[in-house]
Amino acid sequence: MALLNILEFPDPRLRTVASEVKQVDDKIRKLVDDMFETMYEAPGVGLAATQVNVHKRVIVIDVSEDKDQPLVFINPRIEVLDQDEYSYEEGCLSVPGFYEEVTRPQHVRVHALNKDGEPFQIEPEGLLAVCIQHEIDHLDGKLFVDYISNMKRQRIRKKLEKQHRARA
Ligand code: QAP
Ligand code: CO
Repeated sequence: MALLNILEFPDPRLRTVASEVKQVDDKIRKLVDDMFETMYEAPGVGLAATQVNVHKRVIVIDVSEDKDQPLVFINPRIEVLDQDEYSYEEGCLSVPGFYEEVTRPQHVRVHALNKDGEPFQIEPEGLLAVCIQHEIDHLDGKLFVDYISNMKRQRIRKKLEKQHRARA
């Protein structure tokens, strides 16, 4: 296993639209293992391949208390079931230290492939529903800061750029 480097906002590579996985093979399963190791170490509850600069439609999530319920979603697709909305104060490993309220559909069905390439569906609730939608956004080059005001987003960008300059 290996720890992967996590890209941070406003890195333009986070805007890449990821490609469909054509074949769920050992190379994809190795990516999944490395993504779990990276997410648990962070620590985080969700990570999209885009965030580790791999532009394939792969997501790992574990929102469980004991970090013992790893979930893998390959080529995930969201079906919105009704118009109910749900607000949550979201964070992101690619936007460290910043949290903002985001409103999204509350009831969704998710279609995806598991790590053996088999199709499955779930109807997630609560934090899991939020997290899956947040991670699918990454695969489409979107970040939670795209849902907040330009002023707030600019302020976050300036603070992170300053940290990145201090680190370089
Ligand atoms: C996405 O986020 C998500 O700022 C996953 O300093 C979205 O794992 C989770 C993290 C909506 C819940 C609701 C963030 C770690 C982790 C930070 C994460 C930080 C350290 C974020
Ligand atoms: Co994120």
